[in-house]
Amino acid sequence: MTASADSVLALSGGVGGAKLALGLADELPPGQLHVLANTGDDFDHLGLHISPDIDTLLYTLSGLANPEQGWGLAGETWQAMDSLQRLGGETWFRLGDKDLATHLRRRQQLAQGLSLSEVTAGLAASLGVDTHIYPMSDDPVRTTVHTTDGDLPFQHYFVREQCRPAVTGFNFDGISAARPNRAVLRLLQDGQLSRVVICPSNPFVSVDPILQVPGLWLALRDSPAPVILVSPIVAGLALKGPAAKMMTELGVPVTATGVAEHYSGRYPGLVDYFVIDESDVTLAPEIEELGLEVAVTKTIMKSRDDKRRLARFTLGLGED
Ligand code: FO1
Repeated sequence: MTASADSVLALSGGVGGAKLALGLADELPPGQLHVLANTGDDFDHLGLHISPDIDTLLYTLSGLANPEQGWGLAGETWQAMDSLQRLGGETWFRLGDKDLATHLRRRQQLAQGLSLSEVTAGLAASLGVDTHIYPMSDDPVRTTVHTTDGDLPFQHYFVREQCRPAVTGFNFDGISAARPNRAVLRLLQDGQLSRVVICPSNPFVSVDPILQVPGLWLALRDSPAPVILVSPIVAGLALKGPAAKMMTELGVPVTATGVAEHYSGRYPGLVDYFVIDESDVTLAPEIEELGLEVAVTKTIMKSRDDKRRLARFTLGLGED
């Protein structure tokens, strides 16, 4: 791993976070973006290790992602799933033919004793991705969603149940024994980073698991690099996924202020700049009352230009 003092660390979940990661990768010189990915969504399925947020980052940054879905590969075919269905196998979680190759490679390398970090670095190199992508930990952490229908492993809640059950809380199984990614700790401790960007990912199931790996959020807070967080809630709606539905069910206001309260309450002193969308500008004073510096810009990323523009904005914060 190489890092210069101008390197940037992004924290990301899946589809929403990967959009800003792509903008950052476009704006930074090759090799200067480092992304720490949530692995709480990972699970073992069909004998394979599924790591959705890492794969979404790999596919997005290599230009291979399916642009409509956000996850999986463009031009995918589904022959293996169709055959599996005929054989009576489980097909609720859909792995395309090309995506299966990624999973076979990961399974084999993990079985050979490589860590998830090493396997991910190898996949990135093979796909021509020069962004450094790291799992938050090489130790297993698995998100359980507490719902009014009982406890569900994350992918059962998200994909099989389509986020229908009402959420009452979360548990990140294995988190207290999980060791933070060593390469990222080194980046933070060696003063290699010019800034840390927390992408507009789901606060509860994408960013919280990363920040709750023991030692991680304090290392982020104590590093000299400013921490910039982009709100995933814009005008009362989630940029992507079930964040707004979860906030309603948890009794958290579905606003950028609700997001700010979440972070300032759980991780005091972590966030230096809280980025909100122009449409939420009237919320700036109440967010500032929480002790956060607010920066306002367009945060909705539809086009590649939108992604680059938001990336440039976050990279400009804190410059004298
Ligand atoms: N999401 C779905 O909604 N349905 C699927 O069948 C599905 C399969 C899938 C396979 C591999 C992969 O890496 C991701 C996949 N996802 C699927 C997306 C993924 O589970 C979620 O988007 C994330 O976990 C949330 O960030």
